[in-house]
Amino acid sequence: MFPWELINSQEEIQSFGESARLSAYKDNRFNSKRDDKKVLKEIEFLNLNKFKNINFNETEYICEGVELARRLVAAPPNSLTPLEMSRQASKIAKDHGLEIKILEKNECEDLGMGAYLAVAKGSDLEPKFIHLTLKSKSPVKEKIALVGKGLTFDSGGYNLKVGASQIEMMKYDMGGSAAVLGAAKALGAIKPDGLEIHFIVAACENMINGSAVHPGDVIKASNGKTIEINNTDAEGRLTLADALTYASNLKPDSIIDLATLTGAIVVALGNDVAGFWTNNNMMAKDLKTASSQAGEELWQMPLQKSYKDGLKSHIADMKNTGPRAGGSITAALFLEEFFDKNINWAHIDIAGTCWTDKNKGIHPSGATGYGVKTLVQWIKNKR
Ligand code: TOD
Ligand code: ZN
Ligand code: ZN
Repeated sequence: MFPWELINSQEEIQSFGESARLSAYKDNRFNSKRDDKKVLKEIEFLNLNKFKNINFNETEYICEGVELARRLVAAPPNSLTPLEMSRQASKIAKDHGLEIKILEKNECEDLGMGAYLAVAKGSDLEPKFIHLTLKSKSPVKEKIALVGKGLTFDSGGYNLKVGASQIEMMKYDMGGSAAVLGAAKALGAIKPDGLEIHFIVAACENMINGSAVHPGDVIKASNGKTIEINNTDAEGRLTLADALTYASNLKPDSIIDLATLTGAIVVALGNDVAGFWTNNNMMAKDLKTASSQAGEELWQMPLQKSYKDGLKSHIADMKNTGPRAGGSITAALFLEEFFDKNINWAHIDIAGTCWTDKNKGIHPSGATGYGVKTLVQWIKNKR
């Protein structure tokens, strides 16, 4: 029996509904139970007289966003390819009236996206650069860009993932883009007023073939900066370099990027807490508020300027990989090179939180859908 007297607000009862639904989530798409009926059909609340006119519509939209993110992350890499991700984005656009642009490889070449395309080169699958736009009916007060790392598989490239690196789990390396597309679905349904929101994913695979990038190659990103690729497994930041440059060119007020970027964040914070970095104190405060309302744990990490030295290259403007120590911090410092300094920016490293092997109640073991709720809440708090 749940102690109902502890529930004192609409938000609390909505969170309760959200938790009930999300903890009952099951994914039988890839086994022979695939035709089974849904396990949870209806949640009935009794004795809610003290709350008049509770609306569960938004709760439902948010759950659908989280569930989409979970499905995208859990889908194996032969199913969720860059092309399939672009199709999923098109479906969101069609269902909720967003604008969509899918840039093909040649269009990315024309934009000079040498960092993103260097990663995609070693795969037989075409990269797909996805850009969804949610417009506002009323005049735009604020422009926002949400950017997600979208590696549908990360083999490591020639710096192949060996030993205990869990190469067989690397379908989850698109967890950031799953959160961004999940948020696009939820926000497409919620339609927040006065905001123009861009959802950006540079989707591709990090694979090995005869044309794959070599460790040691020097490439040029779309903002003109050159990068020595000293480790092909630090590919996420390369795709984000061009995605962030693209986002920056849209002149948004703020950018949030989410990425399963580093093992170092897992060492630092474990699997229950994501790390974030920001160049703006207000953004730090707002993100902490949103994540605590959403029930997704988030901890601020430092943009330690002295660690920038770790990215110095003898041949190019920078290397893509710094020393092992502070690895998630140098990753954030690398990203900071690819957008206009006047834009408020936050980077969330979800390498630890996007997947769980434990059954944690609200998220059954597997993909968690981490990030969707915080992003949506952060945007809802702007109303
Ligand atoms: C790294 C910069 C990126 C890579 C990350 C990835 C690591 C893994 C697990 C601790 C390593 O040992 O090489 C680390 C540290 C736990 N690897 C990473 O962090 C090469 O997993 O591939 N990102 O795209
Ligand atoms: Zn990698
Ligand atoms: Zn990766």
